[in-house]
Amino acid sequence: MLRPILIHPDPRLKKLCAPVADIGAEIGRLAEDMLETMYDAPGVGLAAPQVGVMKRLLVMDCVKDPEAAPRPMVLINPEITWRSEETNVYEEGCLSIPDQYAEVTRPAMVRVRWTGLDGAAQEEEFTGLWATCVQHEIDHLDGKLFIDYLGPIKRQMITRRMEKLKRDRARGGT
Ligand code: K1U
Ligand code: ZN
Repeated sequence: MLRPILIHPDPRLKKLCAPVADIGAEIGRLAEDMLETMYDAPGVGLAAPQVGVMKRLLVMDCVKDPEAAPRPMVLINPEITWRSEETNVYEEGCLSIPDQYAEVTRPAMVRVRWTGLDGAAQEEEFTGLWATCVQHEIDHLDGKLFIDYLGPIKRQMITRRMEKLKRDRARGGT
C-alpha cells in the first residue's frame, strides 16, 4: 500500500524518532509499504517519519543500474558505529522537499549497525551513494533535513518554495 509522503515544513519531520521495541507484523507491513512508496516516488531511500510514523526505521535501495538486481534494505534502529575522515560531496534531494537539490558534504564511508526484520543484528560498511543515503535517512530519524546543512538564506528560500507548493496543492493544484 502506498503511503502519502509528508512535505516540509511539517513538525513531524523535525522530531526525534523512538526506537522500535517490537518487530512484529505491524513493522513488517510498514517496511513493505515504505519500500513500495519509495520505488513508486521514485527514490533511493525513505525514513518512517516521512510517512508520519515516528519510529527508527528506514528503507533504501541505491542500485541505480536498471539491468542489475534490486537490493531492498530495511534497517531498524540503525546506528552509525564509524565514520571515515574522508568526505564526499553529493547533490542531495529529498522526497519531502520535492524538486530541490543542494550539495551536502558528509563522511565518504560509514559503518552502520542495525536490526533486520528477522530480529537479527547486522553491521555493514557503506560507500558511495549508499553511504550518502544511509546518513540522509538516519538524519530523518533524528529530525534533521539536508537543508539544515545549508546556510540560512538558501534554507529559507527552499522552505518558502515548499510552503507555496503546499498551499497550491491544498487549493487543488498538482
Ligand atoms: O529520504 C529521502 O527523501 C529519499 C531521497 C534519498 C537520497 C537521495 C539522494 C541523496 C541522498 C539521499 C531520495 O531518494 S531523492 C530521489 C533520488 O535521489 C532518486 C530518484 C530516482 C532515482 C535515483 C535517485
Ligand atoms: Zn529525505
